[in-house]
Amino acid sequence: MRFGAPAATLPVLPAGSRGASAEPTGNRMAPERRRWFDRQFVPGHQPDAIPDLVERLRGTPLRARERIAHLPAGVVGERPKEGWSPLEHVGHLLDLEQLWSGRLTDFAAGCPELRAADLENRATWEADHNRSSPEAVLDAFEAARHGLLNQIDAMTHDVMTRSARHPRLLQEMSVADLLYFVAEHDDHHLAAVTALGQPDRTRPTSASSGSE
Ligand code: NI
Repeated sequence: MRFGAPAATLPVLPAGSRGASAEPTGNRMAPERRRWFDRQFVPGHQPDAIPDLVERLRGTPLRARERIAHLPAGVVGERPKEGWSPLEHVGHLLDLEQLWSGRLTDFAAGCPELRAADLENRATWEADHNRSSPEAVLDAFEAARHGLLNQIDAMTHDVMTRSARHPRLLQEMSVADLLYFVAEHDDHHLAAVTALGQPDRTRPTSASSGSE
């Protein structure tokens, strides 16, 4: 069930009852999660990788919706001791769509270096996504991602072959490298949402609030 069961088939479980019957947790501990800022990204993704990466990016809003639907209502907008609530992780994905879109614009403009991110994630901390309904955040993310996909779809082959310097990683990144980076970032935060739904297992640590 943890891997790809459609939301419509998920049983509705009261808070605290999930675990052995709903998720194959057993008695094992969750592996420690990778820290986003420790990740290294090997460049070299070619334009022909873009269609596959687009499918990953297209699926993220649906997967986020499934993950949030899977959580007890009281968990969705509740911050753990450290880091963000599940809803804030999704809100963070929403907040960063503007950055990804901007970086695609940088490629199109021929910029030698991609625009920088706010490494402190102030947008997400200040947005207070927990005051919004899950539907509002999920709908907004889906709409923003739709816009990003349209931007990719409109990209010329010439732009797809360009590369630019990533300001934090200090390495050249192709358009496909950036899309891979975004897809990995999506998964990083979806995994944090999943972990927050498993209170009997290790909670995500600071790794859960990585930035771009
Ligand atoms: Ni992040």
